[in-house]
Amino acid sequence: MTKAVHPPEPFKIKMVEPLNIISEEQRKKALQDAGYNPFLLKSQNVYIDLLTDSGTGAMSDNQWAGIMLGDEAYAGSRNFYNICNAVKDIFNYNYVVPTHQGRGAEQVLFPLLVKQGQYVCSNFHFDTTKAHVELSGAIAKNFLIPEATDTATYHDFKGNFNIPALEAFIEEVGPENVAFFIMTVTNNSAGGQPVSMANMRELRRVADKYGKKIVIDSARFAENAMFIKKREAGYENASIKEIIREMFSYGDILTMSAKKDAIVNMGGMIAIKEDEEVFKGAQARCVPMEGFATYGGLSGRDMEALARGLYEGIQEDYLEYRLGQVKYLGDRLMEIGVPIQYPTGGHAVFVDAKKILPHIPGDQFPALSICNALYLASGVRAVEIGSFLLGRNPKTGKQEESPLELVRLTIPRRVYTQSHMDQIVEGFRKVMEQKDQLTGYTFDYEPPVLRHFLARLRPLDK
Ligand code: P71
Repeated sequence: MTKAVHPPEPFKIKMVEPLNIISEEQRKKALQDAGYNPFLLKSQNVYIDLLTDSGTGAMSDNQWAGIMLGDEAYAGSRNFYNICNAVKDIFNYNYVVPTHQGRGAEQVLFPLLVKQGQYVCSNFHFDTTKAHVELSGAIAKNFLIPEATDTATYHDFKGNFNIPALEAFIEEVGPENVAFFIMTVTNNSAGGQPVSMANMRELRRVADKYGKKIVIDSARFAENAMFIKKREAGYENASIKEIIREMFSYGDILTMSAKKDAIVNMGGMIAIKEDEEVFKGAQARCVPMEGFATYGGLSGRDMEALARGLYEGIQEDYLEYRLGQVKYLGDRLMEIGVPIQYPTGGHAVFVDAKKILPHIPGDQFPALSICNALYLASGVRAVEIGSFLLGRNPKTGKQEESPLELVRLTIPRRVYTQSHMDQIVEGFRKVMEQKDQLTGYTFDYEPPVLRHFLARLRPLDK
């Protein structure tokens, strides 16, 4: 293996925020108080926070300058129109409904598109997306490609939608029982893995054949575009914007959590290519749920930061650094024998917990066990992406079987340096030394929906 390389940051640091390091004894107490659920830890007790890349990025001087230009008009704020112009320019979509974050977009949009009991088909619904599909009365079905669950084997586009399986499913249940398709880019739950342009084109063909709409869940649209440029023949000389425009030409509607690739701490949107009826419906639902149709839960200054962030997130030198930093962490972890979803994705390194803890079954949450051990060893907070997050079948109440049990080391944008990445590796070295002593977990308290955010657990005896 060649030596791991950390690309230089295409920025310098103007403002710093101190980090807090507490002792191992204090971490033990903090974790106990948190019910062994990393979501319930106080951030002041966390050293390096890899819970999520959502809303945790560092804004630029240009975004902060834009914040001073916030137009706080209730209706028709100029910052809203700056978002509309950026969306038209980057995605070539005509209409925008701003929302407070990604799930705001989901709750406004999905009920407009489904009838009770229909299926919504996706390459992989992320957790809030699945929850909103279910809350709107539909059933969420995932269509991963088989390569996605084979973490050790290289594949350029492990995020792809399994199109043959989708077509077989539609034929089996009947097209009238399928509401619409969701293409998630990048595919978060499969490991931040990209979707190819060919796959997006192919989904369009199927959507046209059955008269279905495609919603692109576009939280990490720019990272996906960079992977296409690096890996898909014919795109090596295309600009990131050209790639994004083609990707979105195959969709009808986008929902976006702007807290990821648009590098804001809060914000989201629905954008619609040309369907005026969906636009009007979304505007009408936005008003009571998120706020008036030109602010959707965001202040004018937030919208300005978002409009500017959309452009910063698609800069090629930034994306080169971004994917390179994540790859560096993945390469270093592999060097010390940690099994990961390979190749690394765009926003995180996903560690394969099933392989590290074969003695802990899925319903005892092996990946959570590793997250907690990592926190105790090093103060690094990671997040479980596996059975704990997936939850139960809403009809039968049975724990669903997750194809993967992953520990996600999610890298906030423009926040941590190479030495932080090295600290994370040292934490993992300690976890690997104690892996045979780790135990599974069971619930003390389990909320009915999106349980992972608020659940409390206890470690099982060995
Ligand atoms: C992520 C999140 C947010 C999150 C979820 C679970 C634990 C911690 C943090 C949110 C997404 C997403 C995709 C593909 C829609 C949303 C919802 N991801 N689609 O990965 O990844 O967006 O959070 O702005 O409401 O950490 P929202």
